[in-house]
Amino acid sequence: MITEQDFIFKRVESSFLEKGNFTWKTPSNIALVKYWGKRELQLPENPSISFTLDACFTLTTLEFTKKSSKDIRFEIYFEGKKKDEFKPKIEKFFSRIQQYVPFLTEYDFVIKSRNSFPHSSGIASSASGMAALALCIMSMEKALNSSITDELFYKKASFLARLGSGSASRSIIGNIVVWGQHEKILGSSDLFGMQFPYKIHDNFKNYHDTILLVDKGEKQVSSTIGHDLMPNHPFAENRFDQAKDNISKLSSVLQNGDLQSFINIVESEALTLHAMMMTSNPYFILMKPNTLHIINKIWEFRAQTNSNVCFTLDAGANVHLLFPEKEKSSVNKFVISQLIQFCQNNHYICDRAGSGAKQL
Ligand code: 2P0
Repeated sequence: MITEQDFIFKRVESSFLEKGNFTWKTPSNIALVKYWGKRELQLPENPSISFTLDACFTLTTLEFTKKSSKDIRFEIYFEGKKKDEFKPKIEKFFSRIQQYVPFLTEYDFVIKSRNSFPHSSGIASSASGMAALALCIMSMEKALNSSITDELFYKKASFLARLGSGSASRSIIGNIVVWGQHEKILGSSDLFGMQFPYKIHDNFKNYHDTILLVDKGEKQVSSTIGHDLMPNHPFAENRFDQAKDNISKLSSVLQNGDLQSFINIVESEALTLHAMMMTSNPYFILMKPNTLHIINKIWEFRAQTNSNVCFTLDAGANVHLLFPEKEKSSVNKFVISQLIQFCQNNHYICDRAGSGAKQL
């Protein structure tokens, strides 16, 4: 079993890295069973499982130059512009990971990042953003110690990314990722995300996720604040047990291809996530009227056709429409004729489950 000790960097005396850069392209992800509630330090109260996405990604270049002082120094540019407002989150990330990648203090860094999805589209970029940074840092580690195995490389990248943002641990590999220890998932751990270890039924190959952008504005309550409301939440323990149970069920469903059960688990998880927000104190609502209009249209469409299209929600108003490859043309017609009217500026993104991060 991999423990935290395995993630502490081992220097190779002869290795030397003066100056250079690494670039990684990392996908966003959408949880099917949701992570909502954590304990120190960025450990999940329940396991979660997600589709790694493909079209929604972050592209990050990390430039580094050796320096003599021993402090953490960096500049951040986002979509070509200097973004000092992103610094506090990254400073916190660097200070949390420093003990595992101590060479960080030996360099000056310039981070250059951009997203494939439009700025302020209401799609969370912390998962793909932190994953990209973690992978760039792991490329430095590999340059300093080439003996690291691929398995440890990707697990440590996920481990580091988790310390930046919990869901970022699921944005390293594809296509289905489990983060959080669960007795039915061999090798699963609270420390990092790993690929779903069992054979996935053909029904879930090339699964589509069309993201309906209901509201592109900044949300009123961040996920970090939402997570922090769970320790005093009256339904927290039941929720964590339910999520563990849903992981067991979904694990079977992903292997046996039962689409009806998939729909039931995934939609229930989405609504439960938002029910947790509505029943915390302070309480809040992130769905918008158009979120509900879309959900009702999906249910109507399913009642009228044999479609297996279903929805999930992230911590926001946008709706993720999930459906099998063989339904892509009928669902696309449904989206255009009945759903885009509920999207801000008719804006939506066609995405699908993807194969994970790539070094460029
Ligand atoms: C998830 N979300 O499983 C859940 C469901 C949003 C809704 O994890 O505080 O950005 O950085 O660990 O990972 C979003 O929360 O929060 C999230 P932090 P994160 O995808």
